[in-house]
Amino acid sequence: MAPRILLINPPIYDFTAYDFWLKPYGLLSIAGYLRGRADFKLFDYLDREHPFAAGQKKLESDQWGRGRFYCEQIPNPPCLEAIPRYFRRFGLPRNLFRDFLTKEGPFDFALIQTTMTYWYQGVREVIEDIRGPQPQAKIVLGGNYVTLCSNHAQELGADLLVRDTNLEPLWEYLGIEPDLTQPGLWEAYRKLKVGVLKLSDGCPFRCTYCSVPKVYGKYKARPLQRSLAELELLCRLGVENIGFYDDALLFEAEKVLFPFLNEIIKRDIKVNFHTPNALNARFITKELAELLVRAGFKTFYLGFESTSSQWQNRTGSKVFSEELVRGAEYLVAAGAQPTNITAYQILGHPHSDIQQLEASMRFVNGLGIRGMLADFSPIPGTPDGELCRQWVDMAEPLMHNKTAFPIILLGLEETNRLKDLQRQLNLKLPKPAPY
Ligand code: B12
Ligand code: SF4
Repeated sequence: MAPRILLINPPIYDFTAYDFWLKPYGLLSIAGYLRGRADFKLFDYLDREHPFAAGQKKLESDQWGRGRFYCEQIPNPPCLEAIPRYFRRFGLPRNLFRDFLTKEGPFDFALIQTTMTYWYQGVREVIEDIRGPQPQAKIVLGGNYVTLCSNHAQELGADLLVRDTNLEPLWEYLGIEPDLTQPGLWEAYRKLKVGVLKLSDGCPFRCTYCSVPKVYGKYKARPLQRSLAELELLCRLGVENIGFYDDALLFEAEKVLFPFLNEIIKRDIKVNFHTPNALNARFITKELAELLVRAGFKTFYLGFESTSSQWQNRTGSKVFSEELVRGAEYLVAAGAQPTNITAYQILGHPHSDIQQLEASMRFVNGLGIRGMLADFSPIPGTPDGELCRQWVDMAEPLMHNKTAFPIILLGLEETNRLKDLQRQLNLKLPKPAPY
C-alpha cells in the first residue's frame, strides 16, 4: 500500500507577516516528485483560501492576490521582550489542525516546511500537535531553517532533518523512488489562486548578507519543460497570480527566461507574474523589459539596498546606482506602471554607517518608483550575519528576526523615523492608474 504522507506548512510566530505570494514551494516540489507514489494530504496554516479564512473581509486579497493572514496576539518571547511591537501567531487556529488529524489520520510520515530561521516556534507547535495523536508518524523537517540552523533544529524532536538541497536521505527514509521530472503537487490545495515558480537555483553573486551562494553553490537553470508543465498545471487549477522565487531570475536570460517567456506568449497564457524575491536591474535590457511586460509581469521588485558605492562594493557589488536607473527606465518605457516598480533597501544592516540610507531612499523616489525598506535579518554563516554576534545571540534564531534587528542596531526612534520617511516619500508618487 502507498504510504500516507501529511504535508504541513506551519503557522508563523512573528511581529509581522503578510501573504506576499507565500507558498511552501520546497514542500510542494518534493511531494510533486512523489506524485502517484504516496497518498498525500496537505494542511497549510497560511492558506487564505481555506474555508475558515476565505469568508473574512479583512483577509481578502488585493488585485494581485496578496493579503493579510488571520492572526492572534500573543506575548513576546522573553528574548524579544524589549522590542516594543506586538508579537502574533499568524495562520489558521490550532484546533483546526487537531480536528484535521483526527479526521484524516493515521499518517506514516509528516513532512514539515521550514522557512525563516526565526519562525521555528510554528514548527515546534506542529510537532507537538502531531506527536500526541499520531505517535507512529515519522516527522521530517526540511527547508531554510533546518539548513541554516541544523543544530538548533535537532532539538525540536523530529525524526529526520533534510539539510541543504541533497534529497537522497529523504528518498531513502521514505523508501520511494522520486520522479524528478514532475512539477509541484499544487493539486493538493482544494482551491488555489496564487502559485509559485522557480526557473533556476542559486545565484552568481556573493552578497555578504546572503546565504544563497553557500547553500545552493553555482547558479543552475532548471529544465524548461518541467517549468512549463508546472505553469500549465497552475493555470489548469485556476491560478491568477504567480510569484517567482528565483534568486537570479534574469541571469543568463537568453538561455533561461527568454525561451520561457516566448513560450508563454506563443501559448497565449494569461496570468499575472510577480517578482517578490527581487530582480537584478543590471540584467534588464530594453528587449527583456518589453518581453516581461508582454508576457504578463505586473509587479517588479528590484534589489537595490543602497546608493553608496562604498557600501555596494563592500557587500558584493551586485548592482550599481546607474544600473537601477537604466533598468527602471526600460521597464517604464516597456509599459510597466512606475508605482508597480519597487526598489528594496536594507534597513538595519551592520554597515549602516556607510550605507547613506536616507539619501538612497530619496534617490529611488527621484526615479518615480516606490521604495521599500527590507528589514535586515542577520543570517548565521554569512559574513554580515557573523558580524552581528556583537549585538545579538546568533545561536538563538529568534534573534535573527527582521523586525527586531534594526531596532536593536539603530534604536526605535531612528527605525521609526526611516520607516515614516519611506511612507512619506511613497505618498508623493502619483497614484497608479487602474488596470
Ligand atoms: C521566496 C523567498 C521569500 C519570499 C517568501 C517565502 C515564503 N514562503 O515565506 C519573500 C519574498 C516574501 C521573502 C521575504 C523575506 N525573506 Co526570503 N527567501 C525566499 C527564498 C528565495 C526561497 C525560500 C523558499 O521558499 N524556499 C523553498 C524552495 C523554493 O526552495 P528549494 O530550493 O526548492 O528547496 C529545496 C531544499 O531546500 C529542500 N526543501 C525545501 N523545503 C523543504 C521542506 C521539506 C519538508 C523537505 C524535506 C525539504 C525541503 O528541498 C528542495 C529541493 O532541493 C530564500 C532564498 C533561497 N533560495 O532559499 C530567501 C530567504 C529564505 N529569505 C531570507 C530573508 C532575509 C527574507 C526577508 C527577511 C527579506 C527582507 N528583509 O524583507 C523577508 C522576510 C519575510 C518575513 N515576513 O519575515 C533569507 C533567510 C533569512 C532567515 N533568517 O531565515 C533567505 C535564505 C535569503 C537570504 N538572504 O539568504 N523571502
Ligand atoms: S544577488 Fe541576491 S540572491 Fe544573489 S547573493 Fe546577492 S542577495 Fe543573494
